[in-house]
Order: sequence, then structure tokens, then C-alpha cells
Amino acid sequence: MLYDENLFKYLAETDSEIMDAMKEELARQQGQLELIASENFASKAVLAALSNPMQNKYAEGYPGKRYYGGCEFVDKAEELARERAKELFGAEHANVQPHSGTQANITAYLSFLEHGDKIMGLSLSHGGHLSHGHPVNFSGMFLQVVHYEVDRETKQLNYDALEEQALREKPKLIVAGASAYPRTLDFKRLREICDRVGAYLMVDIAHIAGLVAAGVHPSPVPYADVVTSTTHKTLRGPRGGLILSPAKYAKTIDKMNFPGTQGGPFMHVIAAKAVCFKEAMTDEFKAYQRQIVANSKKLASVMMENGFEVVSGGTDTHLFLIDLSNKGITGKDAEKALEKAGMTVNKNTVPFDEKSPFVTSGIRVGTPALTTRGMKEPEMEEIGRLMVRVLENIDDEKVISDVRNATADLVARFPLYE
Ligand code: DSN
Repeated sequence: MLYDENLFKYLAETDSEIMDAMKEELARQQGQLELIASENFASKAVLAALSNPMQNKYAEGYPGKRYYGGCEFVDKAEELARERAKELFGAEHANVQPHSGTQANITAYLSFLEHGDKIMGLSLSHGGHLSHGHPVNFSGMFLQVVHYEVDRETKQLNYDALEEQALREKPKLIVAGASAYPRTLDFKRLREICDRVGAYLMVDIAHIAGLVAAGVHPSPVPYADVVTSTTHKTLRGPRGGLILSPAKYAKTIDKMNFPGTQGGPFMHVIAAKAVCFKEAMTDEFKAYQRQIVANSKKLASVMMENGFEVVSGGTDTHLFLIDLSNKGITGKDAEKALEKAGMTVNKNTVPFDEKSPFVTSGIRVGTPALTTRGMKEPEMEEIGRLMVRVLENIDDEKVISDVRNATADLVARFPLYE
């Protein structure tokens, strides 16, 4: 059991309220089918690294060049993390200090752009991310932003249309990557478009980093000026950010991350990132990433066979979107009913959605966490059928309670953190 470790006895003695909340959260994660596409379950080794005294250490600067004494061992951890990240992604340079994906994006923008420069990014409602230029986010406040969208018919990116828009708008930087786009991204084509308009190419692989590391999705590293990521989604590490780049931008990016946008790095998180990168180099991790995608495709196909509209007609990745408009239910109601039945998803706008982001016409479904529990295609069949039952009977308490029993049975068969 996770909390049998000695360390937790100190917490239980000092703060039973927090210990109780942690136990309840652990039980929630163990007891539900986790289908939120951006979530995962880090290994016990990663969790152990997060709970280590390196968290006490100030280490502003970089290995070998710190503003504090006593950094020899945190230097070792950061050097391992940097070298492993470079090897894992085949990158010339890695900065492992960003506290999050959005922090990594702040550093990346500021490394290449001035206030008021124009960027192009995928619109949030078409699968992009807040930090790709949304007006309520710093990126939309300090940059001039033009959004590109998916094609109205295919719901996929149309690279010819994107190129035309880029030629017209002449952005200084194009940001690619998404939080809710289920298809393979064509980084070579994006590079060609950037070259035609003289723009930098920034790729945010926060969602697909694990797939990229395992070669299950093409890598943007050979094409992009800068690649940003989180480390906790498909990559299955600690919460945090990462920046990869060609060596020629190393100094600029490092200087922009510290002292430009951050203070002291979280050295315990960096140690946990090193563990995550080591885990991601194994054959087992590659097989895990392949299984995530196989599971996602299977679950999407079960939903389609049962009359649900999967946006863009399927998926190539760890996630897919279901457009519920033809079923007359909202994403908000679907999320609530599924949660009651033991399945956690998030409501999500679908491209050209007429409903607000608080209501939405769709849900986003992802398989990284279920796959970590060891579930495969037969379980996806089972889960798909359970989802269909709930979504077709969202007000039927008996159905929801029957499905709740079935999900409890499933999670018991695939234990987590035991
Ligand atoms: N919040 C993340 C997601 O759910 O996709 C993106 O940062």
C-alpha cells in the first residue's frame, strides 16, 4: 500500500486532516475509471522521488553555475534529467526547470518574440490550449493572435488552408500542438509552412509527449525551433514542464527560463523528471504507449458502432472527442452522469460548438490512465458498453447504479498502487 511507507506516519501524526484528504483522493483514483485524457498515474518510483529532501534546496541557475552553495547533488539530479531528456527525444538541448507546461510556453514565447508580435495557434474551441493565444491567457494579452481552426467537414487540420492563412497573416511564430485534437500532426508540413512565411515553429507536445518518446507519434524535434511539454500526461512523470530545442537556442532559452520567468527550480520535481525519463526509455514504456493508442482506437470504435459521433471519425492518439449533439445531451450532463457511474471524463467543446465551454456539446475521452492499470482491448469493449448505457439513460438511477457496480468490479480487477 502506498501509505504504508514510513514517511507517511509523520504526516498522519502532524496533520490528520491532510492525511485523510490524501487517503480519500487515493481511494477515488483507485475506485474510478479515469478517462481524463490529460491525467495518468505516475509510478511509485516517481512519487517517491517527489517526496525527497531536494525540495529543501535552492538552486537558482543551472548545474555547475548556481547562485547557491551545496548544489553538488541537485546538480547530479538535474544533469541526469537533462541528459536523459535529450537522449529520449533526440534533442540537442533540454531545459527541465519549467514548473508546468504553461510556464514552458511562457519561456518559449519570450525567447523568440517581443510584446505585440503576431502568432498563429489552434483555437481553444478547436482543440488548442489557453496558452496558445487565448485572450484570457497571458499569451493572448501580450501577443497579437490569429487562430487557425480545423476543417468544417473533416474536423481535421487542413494544411493548405493553414498555409494560405499563414501567407496572408505573416505570423512571427506558429504554435502547433493541442489538448483535444485526436489526429497525427504533420510537423514536416508545418516546418515547410513556417519556412515559406519566415516564422518560427513552436510545438507543444504536452499531450502526446509519451507517444512521441516511444515513436508512436512522429517527433517534432527535427523540425521545430522549440518544443515544449508537460511531463505528467502520457509521459507519466511528475507534474511539470520541459523545453527541448536545437543547441543554437540553448543559451537564450535557459536565460529566459531563469532568470527571465522563474526563480528557484523545484529540485525534487526535477529528480522525479529524471526518473520518468529513465522509465520512458524502456521497452515496457514503448509497449505501454502502443497500448494507449490501441485502447483509444478500440474505445472510439465501440462508441461509433453504437451510434455516437466521434469527432473526425476516429483517433490516432490517446484521446478522442464525442459530439453528443445527435443524442440531445450536453457534455456537462454527460460528465455528471458518467461520474456518478464511476467513470471520470471532462466535458469539452467540439469544433464549431454552439454551446458555452461550461455546458459544451461534447466530452473528451482518453486512455493513458486506464492503460497504466493494465487494461487492454477487451476492457475497452466493456467500458464502451458501460459508457453507452449511461449516455443513453442519463436520468435512470437504476442504470447508473448498475453501471457503478460494474465499474467497481472492473477497477478491482486492475488494482492501482497496491
Ligand atoms: N489541462 C490540460 C488538459 O486537460 O488538457 C491542458 O493543460
